[in-house]
Amino acid sequence: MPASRRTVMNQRSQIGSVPRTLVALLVLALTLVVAGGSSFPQGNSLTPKLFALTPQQQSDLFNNFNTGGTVDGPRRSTVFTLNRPATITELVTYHWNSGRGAKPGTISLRNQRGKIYGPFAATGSSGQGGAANVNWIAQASVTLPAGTYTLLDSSPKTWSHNSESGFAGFAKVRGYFKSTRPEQPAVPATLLPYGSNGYRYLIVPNNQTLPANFGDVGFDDSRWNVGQAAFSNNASDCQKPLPIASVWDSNSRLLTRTRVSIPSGASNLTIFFAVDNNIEKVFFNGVEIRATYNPSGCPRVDSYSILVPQNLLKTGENLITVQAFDFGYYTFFDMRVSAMAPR
Ligand SMILES: [Ca+2]
Repeated sequence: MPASRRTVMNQRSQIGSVPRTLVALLVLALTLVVAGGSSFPQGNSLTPKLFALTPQQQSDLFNNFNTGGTVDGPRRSTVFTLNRPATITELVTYHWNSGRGAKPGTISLRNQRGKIYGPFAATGSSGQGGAANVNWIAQASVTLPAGTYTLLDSSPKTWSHNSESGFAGFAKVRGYFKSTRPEQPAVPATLLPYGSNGYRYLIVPNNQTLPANFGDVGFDDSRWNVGQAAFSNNASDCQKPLPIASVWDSNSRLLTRTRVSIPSGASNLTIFFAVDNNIEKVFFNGVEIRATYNPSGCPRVDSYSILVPQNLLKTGENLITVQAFDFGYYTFFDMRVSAMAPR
């Protein structure tokens, strides 16, 4: 180990033996450090609260911020590499500019073939000492393939950098990798329980004609009855599978039109029935889907179900139209709707 290094390490105990020239050098060095601390403000203004509003799943995919003093006008490009496809949600750059900040402009990304993503408009956020517009924050929504990208800032003259950033402009690239984004697990959800209220319904004796196109979405059901399931004449010795709320006469058809709200991302939407005598037709959003169910014996909960084709589902209000048929004695109708939906 060189003698001078050892001397510095032991300066407290051996200060009396240190040559005057070395003491003078140490004083000079300390003076420069102190002076540097004031003339090159620290780039440590990125407090955690700055990102308090960002979604939980995003993280820094690239971040060369550091707490060293900064100067403006990067000498090197800010370059980062994505090993996997990623969705970019936020871009941040730092413009200390001697505490003056800079009027927020735009931040863009450029791939290796020169394709530009953006520009994304930035908003300003204050930093150290309340300096306005030193942090530029741009919201983005772009999915990038794996590759190397250059971050472009519309005001390079005020963009901060230092040796610790490799003389590249301070930047944060936030988002999430496609393969690691936690998928929302789908769970069974009841969209319409048995015993629901708000059915539009019409009872048509078997010797009468049904209204034309009653399964269509645009059919006017405003003059139909409004009632609650289950529908029954309560005529049987059967154990009632569900509470009876509305009357359905024997030897007639029960037509029901029911609006069901479907959440985004729902799948495997299934309609379950309890019925006497049978289900003749089911329309989903005006499209007739498989039905014709002829049970025997007493009506039972979930004794029949129909899986609705996925392409008929839409987020928001959907219409289910059912044609149930009774040919004597006991009547019963109720249904429920379930789906797999994001939690
Ligand atoms: Ca019957």
